[in-house]
Amino acid sequence: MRYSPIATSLFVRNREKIIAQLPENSMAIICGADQVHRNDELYRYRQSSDFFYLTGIEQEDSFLLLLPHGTLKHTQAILFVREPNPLMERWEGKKLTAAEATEISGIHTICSNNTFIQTIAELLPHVSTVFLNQSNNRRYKQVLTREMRLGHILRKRYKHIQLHNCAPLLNACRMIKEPEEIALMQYACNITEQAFRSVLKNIKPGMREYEVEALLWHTFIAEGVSHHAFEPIVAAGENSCFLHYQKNDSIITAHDSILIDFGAEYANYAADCTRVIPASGKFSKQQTLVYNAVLRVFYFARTQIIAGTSIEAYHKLVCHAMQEELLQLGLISTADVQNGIDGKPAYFKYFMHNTSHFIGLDIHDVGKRSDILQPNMVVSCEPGLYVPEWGFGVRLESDIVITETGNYDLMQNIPIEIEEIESLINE
Ligand SMILES: [Mn+2]
Repeated sequence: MRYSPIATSLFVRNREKIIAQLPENSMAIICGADQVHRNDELYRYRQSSDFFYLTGIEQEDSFLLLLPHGTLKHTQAILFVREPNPLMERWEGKKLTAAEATEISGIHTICSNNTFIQTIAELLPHVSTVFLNQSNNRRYKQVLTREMRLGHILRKRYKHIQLHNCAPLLNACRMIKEPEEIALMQYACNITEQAFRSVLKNIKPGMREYEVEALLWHTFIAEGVSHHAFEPIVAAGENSCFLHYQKNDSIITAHDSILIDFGAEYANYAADCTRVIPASGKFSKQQTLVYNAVLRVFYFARTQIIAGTSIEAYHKLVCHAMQEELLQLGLISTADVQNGIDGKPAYFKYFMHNTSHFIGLDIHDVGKRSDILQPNMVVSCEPGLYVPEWGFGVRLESDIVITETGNYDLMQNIPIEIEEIESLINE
């Protein structure tokens, strides 16, 4: 693996949290992610976040069974992994031995994945409820996951079984980060900072957006990052008004501001950062006005991210702050505020997304906007203004950890003030 080993105790604790909630005579089944085809090749494998959370195992074709106290003597977790053989390894490289799987996961019962279905069949007569993990954190539901396919089989063959979704249990646990998880997220943010500083050092008008993307890649890979946490956005000029712009193929001109929304994924934990920089090393007057308006709202929004509130609740306050800034900028009028624009609140014309989402193993991590924030949850803070008629947008984003007494910013070292950004570009 490309990262320092994670303490096994994290995964033991994570499993304990789920096992403690399983009723008697039940069993939870968690499947690793499917491999995904790219023509006759495979896309680079990324373990399912839930599976990683419970095992630390990144190897494909792995399965986990969790059993509450007493269902099987001593054993509360059984991990199924591919059985290594010399021919398979000749092609694919070394696979985990049982001892290695135990060392990573802390699970002592390791079986060949060839025995997975048979083991379930042997256990099912003794259980009445099966928790099958059907994550609801997926945007496209047309493709059946392993769990969905398994669910069809179980429903057909085992009529006595009550099937429950394990995802609500997992989501509630994953939302509250353990100290080890926050440390990994801080590390992902630090690599993200390094990548941003490399962009500040090397940015020049005339470059293509993908050359900036290449700078991000270079730092990430050199620092042991396997993936971007999401497809990076490098959007110069009016491209920055497209919220999920990913083409990254335009030429950057001297008068462009460039919106960069990117983040490293380290040890499967995500960072999510947005900064805006001037290609020439100096923002125009208009860019400065909008930038500082968004920055004020960013600082305000950050103070609102505290235990006891919800993303939904403070977003309303952020929208109000943004409305005030838009009035100051002259982009909306008091009449617009009263009447709305196109059936929406006036601010929505320029600020049409949410202030925050949860972050963790997934970039848009589990958790709902209405969930009450608690210490050790991590959320983004990302207000933005998009002004196509002025030819640019500004979004500023950091990752915020909620504490007992307030919060702190995992990206506090990533330059955000105009003076610092300009002086670093001009160094
Ligand atoms: Mn974000």
